[in-house]
Amino acid sequence: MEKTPKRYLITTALPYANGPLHIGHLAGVYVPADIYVRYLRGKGREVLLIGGSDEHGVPIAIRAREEGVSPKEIIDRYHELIKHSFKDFGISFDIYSRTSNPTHYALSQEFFTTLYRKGVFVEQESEQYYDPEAKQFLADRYIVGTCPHCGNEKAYGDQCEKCGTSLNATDLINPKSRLSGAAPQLRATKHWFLPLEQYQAWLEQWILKDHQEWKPNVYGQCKSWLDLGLHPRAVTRDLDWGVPVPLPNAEGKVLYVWFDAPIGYISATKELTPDWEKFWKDEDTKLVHFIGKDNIVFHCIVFPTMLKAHGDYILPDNVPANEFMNLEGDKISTSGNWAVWLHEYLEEFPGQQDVLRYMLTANMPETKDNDFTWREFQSRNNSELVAVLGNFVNRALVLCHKYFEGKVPSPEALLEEDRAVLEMVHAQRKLIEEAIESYHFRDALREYMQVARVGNKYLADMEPWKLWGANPARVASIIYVSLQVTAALCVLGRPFLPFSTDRLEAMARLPKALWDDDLTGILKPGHELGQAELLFARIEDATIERQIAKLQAAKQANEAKGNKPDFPPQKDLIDFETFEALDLRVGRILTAERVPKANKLLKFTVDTGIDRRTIVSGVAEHFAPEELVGKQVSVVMNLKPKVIRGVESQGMLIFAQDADGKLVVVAPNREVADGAGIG
Ligand code: B3M
Ligand code: ZN
Repeated sequence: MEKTPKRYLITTALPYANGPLHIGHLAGVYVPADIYVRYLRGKGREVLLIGGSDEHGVPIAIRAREEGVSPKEIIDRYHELIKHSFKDFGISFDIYSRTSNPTHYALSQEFFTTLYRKGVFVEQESEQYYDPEAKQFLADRYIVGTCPHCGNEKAYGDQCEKCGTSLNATDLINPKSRLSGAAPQLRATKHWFLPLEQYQAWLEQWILKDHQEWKPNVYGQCKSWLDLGLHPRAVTRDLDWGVPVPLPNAEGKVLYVWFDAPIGYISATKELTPDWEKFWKDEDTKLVHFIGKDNIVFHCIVFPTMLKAHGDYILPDNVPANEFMNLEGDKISTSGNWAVWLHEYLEEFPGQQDVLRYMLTANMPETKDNDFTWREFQSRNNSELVAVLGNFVNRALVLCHKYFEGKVPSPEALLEEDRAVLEMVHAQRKLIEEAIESYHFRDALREYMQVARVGNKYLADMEPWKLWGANPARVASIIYVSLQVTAALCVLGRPFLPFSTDRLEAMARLPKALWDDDLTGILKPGHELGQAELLFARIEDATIERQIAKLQAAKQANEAKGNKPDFPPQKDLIDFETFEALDLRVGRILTAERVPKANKLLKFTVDTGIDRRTIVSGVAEHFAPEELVGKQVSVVMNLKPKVIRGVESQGMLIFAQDADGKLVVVAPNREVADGAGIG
């Protein structure tokens, strides 16, 4: 067992202040961090949760330019919006700061100067793209061109968003400045580089040997970076938005956003408390960075190298990065408006923050990308929060009111089954605790819900309502036990469901209890409960359908705007003979049925005009069999027969695949004779 640290410093990635927050932010970073710190506070530990807006970087500068406003206007707008969203969802920051603060400018310049004086940096002149019309050097993001890997014509100078490859601006074919559209020219400019390669051996030891407990996705990404070999990285940029490089002869140069942003964790702590140094400089502090997977290299390799080179600061103990949350099968996209925005969610589901927190935790992308669907949201609410947790708590409180005037009854001697339930609470607390301490938040939530499940089953099995006439003393014990479980659910649920547990606390007038208190003796006999209210409400189909329709509308609007979906490039050319060899005809589907034990396959009988034949297609996930019967469809007649799952398929049916992956039947635009040739 690791020894308990004296204090915890928990940081969360600083979101760029150039757009609102969506569910992906919460699921990836802020909900897990908040669960972790709320749990630690419940344990009575000293802990700080640090957050803030990242207000530098090229995207913010570009956005300002496009809108014809100053970067300051952009960051002020979004900083406030973001800060409010976090507050609305109960992300319990001790400080939510911003990197445009003077404290931050001073501290990041000081950090840079320290490294500079220590001779850490390598100074290098290099050739950078320069826009001769706009008369300025161009950050990589200011350059577009063709990706040398996939041919995407809109690749940026730092990355191709289509194939995901990270690029150098000079890799682009046919580069253009986004400022003026001019072809950029290479010109010499001087920058300061952090020589990561000099820290390679140290990083290998520190990560690969000493931190094998890091999550596999994090460890794996670090390992592949280290295996590739590290290179110097520039920490300054030619740009007019950012923290100025604190050196003479460095006009027009600012610190690279990824140099100053993580220092933001330190400057925010400094802004929060005069005691900030004990958090950052004492080895007994456990520092944990919560981030998304796209930030791993900066938090595991670059920032630790900066901290190590500086020498005064501690290093992170862990960096539990999450993968991404997708939405209804597609990547969340800000520009495509394919997102559930937090401020909009609250308009549609006022007061239901916990439902979203619950869904995002139950489905958290801890080890792989996950999908958020509104249907799952609904079913988790209705069949878990309402039917299990809410139902149990409500029954316990209501029964106590009904039989004991809302006063916790005195139990008689507890029976085996009562003791089993109380012991379960202690066992589950241990499991939740172990899961949270090892950053397995889904498991933690599952173990938490298990407490409610067992409580629910206990009440259902004991049926106190049937015993009241004959054995009120027994009913007293059952209600007593159920109320202890209810109180425990409040304490153990605080990290996950802060709003609902607050309400529960008020409803039951629970005395303050900490995580490690005797959880099965919180409510003393005679304690008077308040009025019971429902903790959760059912979500109806119509509500969910409205959300889905809203997303569809966003997609259509987006497509109408000309954001064309990505289809694969054209295949190699064929000659006319090859085409002519294809025998295509219009057939009619006579029967359609599922193929047993093959959930993708449908088996069709098709009238092709010259025969009736069996064709098997992998489309069962797209169509119910009955919806295709009677339809005309295009058939490849002369594909060699093939036995699929024991059925001989004599040909192939043709479907079109839409951008969202859905299949539609390809048929003539009016009925023709069955068997009509296509060509
Ligand atoms: N702003 C990137 C992001 O939001 C960046 C994180 C900074 S953490 C120091 O993904
Ligand atoms: Zn590409």
